[in-house]
Amino acid sequence: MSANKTEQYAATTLDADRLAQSIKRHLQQSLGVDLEEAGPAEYWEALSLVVRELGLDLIRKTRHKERDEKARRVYYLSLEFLVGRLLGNNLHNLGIYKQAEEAMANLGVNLTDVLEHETDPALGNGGLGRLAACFMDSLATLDLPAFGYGINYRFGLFKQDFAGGKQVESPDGWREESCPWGIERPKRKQLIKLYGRVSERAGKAVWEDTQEILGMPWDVPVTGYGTDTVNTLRLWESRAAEGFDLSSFDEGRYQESRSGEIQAENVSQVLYPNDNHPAGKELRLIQQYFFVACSIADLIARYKRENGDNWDDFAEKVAIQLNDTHPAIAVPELMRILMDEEDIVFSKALSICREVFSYTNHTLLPEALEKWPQNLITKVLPRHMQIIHMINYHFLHTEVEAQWPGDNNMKRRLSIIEEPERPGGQQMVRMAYLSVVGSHKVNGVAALHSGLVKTTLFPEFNEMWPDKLVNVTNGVTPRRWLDYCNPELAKLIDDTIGNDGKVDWRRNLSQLDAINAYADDPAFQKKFAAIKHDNKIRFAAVVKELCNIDISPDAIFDVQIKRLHEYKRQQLNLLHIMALYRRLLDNPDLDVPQRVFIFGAKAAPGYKVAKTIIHAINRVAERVNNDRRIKDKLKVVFLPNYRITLAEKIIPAADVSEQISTAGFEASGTGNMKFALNGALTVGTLDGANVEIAEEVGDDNIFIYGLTVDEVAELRHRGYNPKDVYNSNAELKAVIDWLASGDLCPEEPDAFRPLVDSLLGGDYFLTLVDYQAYSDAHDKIVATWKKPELWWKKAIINTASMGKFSSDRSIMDYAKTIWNMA
Ligand code: HBZ
Repeated sequence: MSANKTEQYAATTLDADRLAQSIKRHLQQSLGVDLEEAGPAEYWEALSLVVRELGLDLIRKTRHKERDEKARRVYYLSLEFLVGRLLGNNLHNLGIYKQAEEAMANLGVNLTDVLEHETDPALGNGGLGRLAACFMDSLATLDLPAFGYGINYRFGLFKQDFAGGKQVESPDGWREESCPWGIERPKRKQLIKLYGRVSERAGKAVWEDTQEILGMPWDVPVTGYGTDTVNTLRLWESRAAEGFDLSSFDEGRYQESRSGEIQAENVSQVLYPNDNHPAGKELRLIQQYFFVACSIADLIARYKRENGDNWDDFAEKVAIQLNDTHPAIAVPELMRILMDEEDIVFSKALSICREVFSYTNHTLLPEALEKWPQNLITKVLPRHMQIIHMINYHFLHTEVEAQWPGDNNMKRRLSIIEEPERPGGQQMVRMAYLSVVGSHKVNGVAALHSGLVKTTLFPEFNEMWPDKLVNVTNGVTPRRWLDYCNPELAKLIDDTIGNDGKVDWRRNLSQLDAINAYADDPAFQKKFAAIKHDNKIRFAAVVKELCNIDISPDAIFDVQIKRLHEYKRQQLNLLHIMALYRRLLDNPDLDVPQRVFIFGAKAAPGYKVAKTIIHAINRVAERVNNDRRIKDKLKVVFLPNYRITLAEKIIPAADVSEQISTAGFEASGTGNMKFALNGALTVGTLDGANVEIAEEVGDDNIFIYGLTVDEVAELRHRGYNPKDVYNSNAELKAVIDWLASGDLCPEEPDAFRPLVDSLLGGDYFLTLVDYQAYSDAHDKIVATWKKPELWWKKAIINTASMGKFSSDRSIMDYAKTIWNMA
């Protein structure tokens, strides 16, 4: 890394005049539009083309530099990259935002309006996909040679709307609007095989009678902040291979293929909308193999172009990170190539794999751990199934045997193949075990989570390989999640601690620490509070436009935005809001500040209870927002179609950040970091990265409540009956009864049954147990809000203490402890 890159990097030489010239050129020559007929949408496209040109030029230069330096590259394999809008972010990273603003102004257009015309590529579900995007930003910013590999889905995560308060999904054909970022690279296309059978010829395995799919790469340039490094996000699109299934074509049956198997084009058609719950469908397995096979072939081709055919150096030049187990089939795929195509013996192939691969675990939820039926893998990828058996045999009979000689029970427990519990059941391939066995490092995503990975998820692996399981706490890019989404706060920080090359918090987030000195300063507090107020005014306008609800910027904005999942406990927030409403009805003159509870969340389309929670929140919102008796003291807003672009508007306007998962279930969370960075106070359990956030900000500056991981385990062990809590807490009982009564949804009185049954019939996520502590924590929030100087002091300390949670720090941790690159 160079010390002072800002002086030498290329894009900043573009002044407003030259930019305006380029914009005009693209309007006329690339888009065929006259200046007079161009609106913000056309200006968006033209400016994007200008930036794309810059990006492509810098990608080329980055590639040359890397080729000369012959450094190790990291390949980040992920089924999801939730990148969000790119134009504004790229302008910031390239250091030409101001110039672009001026150029647009000279052309008579407002850059902010122009940026609103970008569709948000929703190529991910939630945290896992967004983390991949933050990591790509940091890899480029840190000048680390990296490729992201994923799928160019035609349809991203579904669009969400509400009808009568219920979630309604519609397809997100994001590419139908023009998308100038992806550049098709036919020269780098790949042909991959599926199905067929394996024969042996001259002692060698031959995979034949296969069907072929073509993978076409689309490259998205990934700019870094203040550097010329531009990395590549290569997203594969599936196409029918030439000559694909000609027999059915001849017979006029070109909708079907030979054996009714999956159509090539369908493979990259749609992102599966499940988070923390695998779909288990053949098409999903094919998606996984498709992008893995294309990517591995692509990176091997690059290695050979740069280093020749010598496999001895492969692991020195290549590091592959598996983002969860979704790309785990990469392990047998690389083994297959090494053994069947490169004539490398099994033991050497396995040791190459283990040097190259590492795996990130993002969940402990048992139902979220991927397992594939052995029969399905045998059908779709027969050679891979054989290789998985070979790996498993070696692992069990050499490695497990050495550690626990003669212990067949242990072999059964650790086997990559899970035997059926009941006769007639299926054998399943445990993708997490395959990933652990095939990797040299396995990491969790926050300290608490990584500890649990060691002690509860993989204790035996940890015993066998004490150095394999490690922690890398997640982070977020401060460029998007502070500089870009909260420009006023970024400016206040610049004005206070400087921005002169020596101080550059955008690249070295720990420098925010200097803000701590101003936490008590009334003048600084005033400015900090005023910025939050401005952000709230802007956000209130968004709420008005999207939901037609009036909210006051003087109210506490209390926000829970994340996927809808019972473990994340939006239902706890809901029960508490219902109780607040009842308290106000009992006493409309209650001396409490105005509060607005804001939600944003999509539920997996097949997840019944999650959808019920959305419906219930919407119905409560409707009731509360239209009740004059409570004098606007309480408002509830559920923003439809929550996505990155909305997050960028909500987070800078939040006062309170809800991070209230059942302890032990949220691996890390990353929204929690974004809120604290923007000066919101967290109410949260000791779960995921909340623990480390609390360590950084100090216990006085966060509202921690509820059962700890150990207490959760103990309670489960003792046995727990939710009815006991329900019967002993009058307020809680009243709101659950109200939910069950049908009053909130008279036309469908049983609408909320699934939620009520889940709470009273087991309460797996311990919502009721934590209710009182949660309500008490909110009382403390209100008490603090009533002392503004105290509130703003805490808020400022939150922003000042987030240095650790930059994704630059996460990436440096990966580079040092996993990739051996720094
Ligand atoms: O990954 C999330 C974790 O829940 C969150 O705690 C963590 O901060 C974040 C980044 O490490 N996990 C997901 O977002 N998981 C998925 O989206 C997912 C998608 C498809 C699946 C399984 C999980 O099949």
